[in-house]
Amino acid sequence: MTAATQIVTEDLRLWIVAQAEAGCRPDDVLAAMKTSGWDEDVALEAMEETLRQRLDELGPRPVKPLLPGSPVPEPPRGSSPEVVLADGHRVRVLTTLRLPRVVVFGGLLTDAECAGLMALAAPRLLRSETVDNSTGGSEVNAARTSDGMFFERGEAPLIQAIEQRIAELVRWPLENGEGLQVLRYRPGAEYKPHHDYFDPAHAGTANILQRGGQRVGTLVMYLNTPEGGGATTFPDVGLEVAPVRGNAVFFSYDRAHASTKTLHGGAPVTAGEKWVATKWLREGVFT
Ligand code: PD2
Ligand code: ZN
Repeated sequence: MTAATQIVTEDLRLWIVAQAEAGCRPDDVLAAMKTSGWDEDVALEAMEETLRQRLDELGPRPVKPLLPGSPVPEPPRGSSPEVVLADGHRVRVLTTLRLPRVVVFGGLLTDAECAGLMALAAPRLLRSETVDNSTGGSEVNAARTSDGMFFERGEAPLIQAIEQRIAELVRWPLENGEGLQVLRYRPGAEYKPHHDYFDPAHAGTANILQRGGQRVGTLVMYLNTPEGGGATTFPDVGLEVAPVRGNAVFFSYDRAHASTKTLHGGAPVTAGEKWVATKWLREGVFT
């Protein structure tokens, strides 16, 4: 039987539909047809036509709605989108992305503010700890080979001023912010890709969420410009944000799920040091 003489009968169409509805993979259906002597091109066309017709018969299927996400911080979109006024301070908007929601800011902090934060943090730096999801406590973290410390919210006039500016910049209550964290990366130090939200599947998360709920946004501020390396990376979308003194990268996540595409990391510093200050934003008041 040649391809020209092969006729696609109603019985064959019914058989193709039955295979699809039984969950057979298209490759397996095609292989079965070829074994029975069907020409590959004829078989493929018959499958495609039959299944398209069947879908038309079934009509539009209801789409399962996604769960609504939480409200998230979001910088204003003004008539002059490249500059945002935050607490009287002009901040440049350098790059924006919708998914993941990322905004790169220029000139969020002045050189003097960066130097001031570094000076306040330096004597208090310790090998980084992260919140341990399994217990809700904290532990030394192999994925983050930097030194770090936390400020109390509002603990010094400089911290207060920066926190007020951030609250206006991303339009999120100051009280929902965690205390600023400062990290210092030395050459070779990095922060392996991770999500900043707390994994709902982990045992310690319920405990952590008692202080203001989930994290819904992150602002990483660059306090210096490293001599080499140290970009903040978003591997899901191939984005790399260069660390430049006074600039910052903001990203938000409306659910604790990888679909937010907010996987991010700190690439290894190859020369010099990298200093950042991170502000994490919670759903509710962080106590
Ligand atoms: O320092 C960074 O670039 C970086 C990367 C990933 C900071 C954080 N995460 C963080 O502070 O969460
Ligand atoms: Zn992070």
